Amino acid sequence: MSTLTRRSTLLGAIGLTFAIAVTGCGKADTGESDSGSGGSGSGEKALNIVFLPKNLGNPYFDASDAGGKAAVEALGGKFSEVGPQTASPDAQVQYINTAAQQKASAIVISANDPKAVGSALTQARDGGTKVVTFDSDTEPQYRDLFINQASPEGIAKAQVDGLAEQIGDKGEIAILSAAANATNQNAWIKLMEEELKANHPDIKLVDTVYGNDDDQTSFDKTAALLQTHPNLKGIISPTTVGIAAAARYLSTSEAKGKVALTGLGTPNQMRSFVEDGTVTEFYLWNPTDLGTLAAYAAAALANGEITGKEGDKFTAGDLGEYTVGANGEVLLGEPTGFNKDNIGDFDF
Ligand code: RAM
Repeated sequence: MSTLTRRSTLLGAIGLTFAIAVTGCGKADTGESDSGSGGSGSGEKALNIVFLPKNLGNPYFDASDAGGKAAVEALGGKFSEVGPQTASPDAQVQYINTAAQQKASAIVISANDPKAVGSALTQARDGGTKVVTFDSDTEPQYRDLFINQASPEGIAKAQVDGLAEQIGDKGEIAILSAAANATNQNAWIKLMEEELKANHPDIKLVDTVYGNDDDQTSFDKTAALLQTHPNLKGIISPTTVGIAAAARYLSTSEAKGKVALTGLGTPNQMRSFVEDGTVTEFYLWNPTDLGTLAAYAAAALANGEITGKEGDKFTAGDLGEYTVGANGEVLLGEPTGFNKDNIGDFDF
């Protein structure tokens, strides 16, 4: 069994059906809306928040952006979602520039690269737009706040411990990641390597490959991993796109039941693979809550309620009060493990 904390906020997601946040994939629609309804603070400027995921069409970001949309609208503001089709390092720059030109109150971004979006974000901030990263951070100097989904150590340990338990704590394993430059992925991979070294001497990490958060690429990389490493015992995929593609591959291959798979996935994408025995247990936080928290943080910055300094407090609707920690980080909570026993309780 997983040693993870089962979080109550995630339990709050039971029965939740997402209204997918869709405002098209074109330009940020940041037209001026009615003033005065953007919350407290100056009250002069209408609240207008642009969500910029790593890429569009990823159910994980559909869920987080739906949380953001609901929060922005609850505050009487205007929400938009824009983003590239592919999760490549500088593909987000043009959307940042557009949002800045349109004087968005805030940009809420999951960065594909810690630096590539830096100068565009700096320009946006110089023009008065607040910048909140969520899910995958930039270097800290490029944003006002980072909304962290769970502690990186907790995320790394959950996946390593989970896989170790499934493979009897020995044998060859591989990692199937997202984009090679993604800040979140690389932080987790580094911590997983450290955790393996420190506590699992008989597990050997033989390969790390990148599916770029693209379904087909991730599927093909899974096939290649199994071919290249005939003794592979397990795969960790810390990306919702990667784990779903790897599970799909394994589910119809001879490796089903022989090569273990864990990582970070959404219950709705992974349910059939848990039910058919391809996957025993995987992990995630609540992506909708993550988007909600990011939106409230962005609004609090835009309205001047907080500046993003350590100790600042703000209320994120029903999620309650949060405090800004060191390095401008706000922590959502702990990840949850999903398995046969509980997956039926979640709908995201
Ligand atoms: C993918 C993305 C995202 C990550 C989740 C777990 O959707 O890579 O950044 O946090 O998986």
